[in-house]
Order: sequence, then structure tokens, then C-alpha cells
Amino acid sequence: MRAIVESGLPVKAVISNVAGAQGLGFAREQGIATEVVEHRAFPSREAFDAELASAIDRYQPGIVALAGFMRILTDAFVHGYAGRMINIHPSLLPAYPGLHTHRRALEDGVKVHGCTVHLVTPRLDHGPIVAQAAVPVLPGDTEDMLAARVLRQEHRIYPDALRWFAEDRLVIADGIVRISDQGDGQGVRQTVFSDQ
Ligand code: NHR
Repeated sequence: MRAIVESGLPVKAVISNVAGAQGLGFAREQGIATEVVEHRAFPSREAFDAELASAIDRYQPGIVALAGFMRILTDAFVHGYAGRMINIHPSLLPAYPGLHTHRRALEDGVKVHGCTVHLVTPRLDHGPIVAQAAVPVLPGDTEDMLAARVLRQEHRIYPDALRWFAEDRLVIADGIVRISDQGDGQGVRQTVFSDQ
């Protein structure tokens, strides 16, 4: 979230389900509106999602960007933001959807890991892929070391992907995302690779 704000993208509001979340303090310092909708205060996912949607809709955002948001969203909520809700996930999807991605990658001995920006669909971590960055898994890596290496790339590709979205350059056909090239309108399929 901080990388998105620092990239200069116009962030209308930062909304968290955790009252003490660090990002809220950062957003307030930047003069960005903040809201807290605590999932614990609601009897069901549906009730939480309804309140979350009304908090979001007060700002009429063009894009809803999940950044470290850890609650699975109901189908109804996802449908309300179809095609304009985006997430960054810490793995090279479709490998390792869900939780504890770095631990699972280390357990499997994969040599390449990374992160994926994708559109949010009802099926968890399975939406159309907008951008990915790869990092090496190095001998002696711990979960924290690998997570930090991936996080540096997350901070790079998420602002890029959101800017393409804001510039209306994402073209989605049959679940495949193309980044249209402003020049000739042909479009290029962009994949961002790590430089280390
Ligand atoms: N909701 C939908 N419908 N689709 C997606 O693709 C979503 C989503 C909600 C969040 C982010 C995702 C990630 O990038 C995300 C994508 C939380 C969980 C989870 O299991 C899984 C994936 C993601 C986020 N959450 C538990 C739950 O019961 C709680 C886990 C916890 O609090 O630590 O909601 O990683």
C-alpha cells in the first residue's frame, strides 16, 4: 500500500479490517482518508462484506486494490467490483494459491518463486494474471529471507500494474490479460522479471 501511494497514484482511501494496522497510520500522515471495518464485529462474511462495500462505495473508486488483505471475499462482493478489483499474491500463480506460499515453495525445493498481480474473481487467487516477477530461491534461504526478496518485487510490479489499469491499458480476452501499447494499439504481453 505504501509503495502504491509513494508511486504517486491517486489513492482515495485506505480501508482496513484491522484497527491497529500500520498502513492506516501511514495513510493518515499522507493526508489520505482511512476507514476501519473490523470483520470480528460481524456475524457472517456476508454482513462484513456488505459493510466493507458501503465503506468503499462512499469514495467511488475506479479500482479496488487489495494489499495484504487477508479475508476471503464472498462471491456477491467480488461481483460488485467485477473487472476492477486487483490483488498481489506472493507466488507465481497458478503455483501456490492460498496461504504460507514461501514456506510451501521452500518445502518443495523450487528454484524460482515470485509474485503475481491478478484480477480478483470468486475463485481464490485464480483471476486473470496482469503481471508477474520472478526471484531465485537461494541455498540457505529461510521463509523470511525469501519473503523479503519477493516483497521487493511486489513493491515494483503492483504500482506498475495499477498504473496500466488506471491508464485503461488492460485488455482482457478469454481470461488472458494484454497490456495495450499506447503507440500502435497492438498490445504486448508483459511479464516483469527480477534482476537478481
Ligand atoms: N477473495 C476472493 N473471492 N478471491 C480472491 O482471489 C481473493 C479474495 C480475498 C483475498 C488475497 C489472497 C492472497 O493474495 C485475496 C484474494 C486470504 C486468504 C485466506 O485464506 C487466502 C488468500 C488471500 C487472502 N484467508 C482466511 C479467511 O478465512 C484468513 C486467514 C488469516 O486471517 O490469516 O478469510 O493471499
